Amino acid sequence: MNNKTNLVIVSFVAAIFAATVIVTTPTTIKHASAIVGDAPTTTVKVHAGGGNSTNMLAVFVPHQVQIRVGQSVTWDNPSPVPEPHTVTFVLNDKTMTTPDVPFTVRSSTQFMPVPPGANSQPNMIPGKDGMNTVIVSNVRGYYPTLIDSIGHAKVLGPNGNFTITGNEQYVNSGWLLPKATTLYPGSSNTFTVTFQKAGTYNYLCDIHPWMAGTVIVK
Ligand SMILES: [Cu+2]
Repeated sequence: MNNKTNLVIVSFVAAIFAATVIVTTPTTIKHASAIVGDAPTTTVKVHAGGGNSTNMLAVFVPHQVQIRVGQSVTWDNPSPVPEPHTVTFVLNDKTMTTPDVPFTVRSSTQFMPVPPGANSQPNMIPGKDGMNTVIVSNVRGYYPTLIDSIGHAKVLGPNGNFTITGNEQYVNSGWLLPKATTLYPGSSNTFTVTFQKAGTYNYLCDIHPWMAGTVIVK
C-alpha cells in the first residue's frame, strides 16, 4: 500500500467468529419474566447465552424482566465457549448498526493484529487503481457505546455502566464474553444499565439478531 491507496474498511472479527462458532437455538427453554422488589438499588441479572458444551444457547435468560424506575439490569455471558453476545438497544431506528460496516482511510496504513501476536490478519482484497478493501472493526459494535438524544456517541471501556434516561438513541454493551475470556480490547464480561424512565425497552443481540429481550420499567 502507498499514500495513494484508498482503503475501504469493513469489519472482520465478527466474520471470524461467525465462521468458527457453531450456535444452536434451543428447542425448550423457560422464558420466565423476572419481577423484582422495590429497593432502588436492586440489580436484576440476565444471562446472555449459556447452555453447555454440546448445546450452546443463543437466548437471553430471562428474556423479559420487570423493574422499577431507578433499578438496574446487569447482563453477563455464562456460555461454556467464548461465543460473544451483545445487549443492544436500538431506540432510534437510524442508529442500527453491526460490527461489519465500511470505512475509508485515505492514507497509507499498517494493519497490525491487536493484541500483538493475535491469530488474525486483515482481509485485504485488491481492487482497481491501488484501491484495496480491508476488513476491520466498528468500535460502536464492539465497545459499550451510548448515543444521546443529540447524536453524541460515548464509547466506554470494558464492562461499561450506562444510565438510560429515556432520550437515548442507542445503547450497546459491545461484545460480552464469558469471564476469563479476553479476546481483544473492548470486549466485556458484564454490562449494566440503570433505567431512569418508565417504559418498555426492547433489545437484541447484534451478533444473533433472533436473540431478543425486554426490560419493562414501571
Ligand atoms: Cu448473541
